[in-house]
Amino acid sequence: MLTGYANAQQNGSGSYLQISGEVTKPLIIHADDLSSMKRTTVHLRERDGKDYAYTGVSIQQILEMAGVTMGKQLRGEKLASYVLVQSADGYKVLFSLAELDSSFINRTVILAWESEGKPLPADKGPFRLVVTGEKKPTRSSYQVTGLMVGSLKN
Ligand SMILES: Nc1nc2c(c(=O)[nH]1)N[C@H]1C(S)=C(S)[C@@H](COP(=O)(O)O)O[C@H]1N2
Ligand SMILES: [Mo]
Repeated sequence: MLTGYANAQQNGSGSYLQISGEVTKPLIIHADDLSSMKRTTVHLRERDGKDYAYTGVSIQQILEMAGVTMGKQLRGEKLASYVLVQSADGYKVLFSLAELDSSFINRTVILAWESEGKPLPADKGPFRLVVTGEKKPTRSSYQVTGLMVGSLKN
């Protein structure tokens, strides 16, 4: 179930992803919610030099569910918007919103829960951001817990 912040506490244990900051609909997304969304598989070259398949949903879809402006409306001052991806170990990586939008970029950044047909191991999952097209997997954060949307004013 998609829940707002208020309900999240009552929801008991289980991992979830929090979409916060400058969004019109702050969300808590559970693994179940992702299973009904459109899936994408991408291949990420890991540090061992081999490519691994990762399956998940686009970050764009998740942001759109939270009411974040993307696509044709992403222009003007909205181009100063960013997404901070937060992980359980405190690791943080930053993207401009446009970098996560398929009308700007020829790649799909996904939130993956599966690799090579298996759920991610506990130390990487349950959710990993998978960012292809970069020279190293540094921004492919594992144990993702939150997407925080913000914007720079000057
Ligand atoms: N949460 C989290 N994700 C992370 C990191 C991290 O320290 N914490 N390290 C990054 C780096 S620097 C790399 S190279 C890749 C792969 O790291 P690994 O090969 O050590 O698993 O994960 C990235 N994702
Ligand atoms: Mo790294």
